[in-house]
Amino acid sequence: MSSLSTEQNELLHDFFADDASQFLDRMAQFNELMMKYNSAIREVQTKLQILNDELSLRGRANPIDSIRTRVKKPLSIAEKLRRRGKEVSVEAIFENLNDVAGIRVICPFIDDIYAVADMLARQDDITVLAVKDYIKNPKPNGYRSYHMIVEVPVFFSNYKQPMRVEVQIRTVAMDFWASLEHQMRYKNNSEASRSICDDLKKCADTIARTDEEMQRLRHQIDQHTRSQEDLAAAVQTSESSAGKR
Ligand code: 0O2
Repeated sequence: MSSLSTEQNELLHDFFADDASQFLDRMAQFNELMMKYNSAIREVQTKLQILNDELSLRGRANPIDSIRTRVKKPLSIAEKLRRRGKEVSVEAIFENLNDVAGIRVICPFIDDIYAVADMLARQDDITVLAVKDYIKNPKPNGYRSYHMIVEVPVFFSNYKQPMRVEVQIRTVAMDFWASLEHQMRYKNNSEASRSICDDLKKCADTIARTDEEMQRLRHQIDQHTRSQEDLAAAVQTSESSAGKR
């Protein structure tokens, strides 16, 4: 069991209840909203899986290494609303937060990130509401990732609702870095963390250079493979035309 601070307790209290019947109503409302976010995640995740399956059938390397999903936890939701000076209520979630439903897409190469983002954005039931390219514009701490807020329609029994999902797309190496940095941010905020932050920034820069180098090598390998294939095709054509003579 995790123990909550007084402030966290107050936040969750604001969220859910003053009395028992209110608590049950708000829990029901909250659960319904989370069910909708989970459904939206499934819609977008399926789209991404289909793209990956189709490209691998066409003999292309999979642009997606893995996909992880999550619905933001009640306490994180309440803390984010409070940080933004919004009312901590179930109604305020839908209006004010874009990342309650989150999908993290991990790609082998930087090019794959942009290809996946582009393929998703081109689907006609997806509306891209916002993009933050932290790869071209890394955060000062070294964080790199491509973020999209997309809206997808979800069909329920007698109505359709557009739902927002945050899609974070990054390389395996960027993800490795972000997981460690996230852990440091949430678990360690002492003064000692300054030197850790500096080292993390250095690590992020090394990782970025390695990602770029891997990308360059991939292009070289692709070019080499294509020229070998062209050569083999040319040899086959000249052999078959010589056979006809
Ligand atoms: P958690 O615990 O991962 O959910 P917006 O949602 O666009 O209105 P926000 O939240 O500032 O505004 O957007 P941004 O910058 O796109 O960040 C959203 C999420 O990206 C964060 O969610 C993190 O998951 C991730 N992220 C952003 N910056 C960093 C960073 O410096 N390091 C790491 N490790 N992750 C980062 P939360 O809610 O902050 O956290």
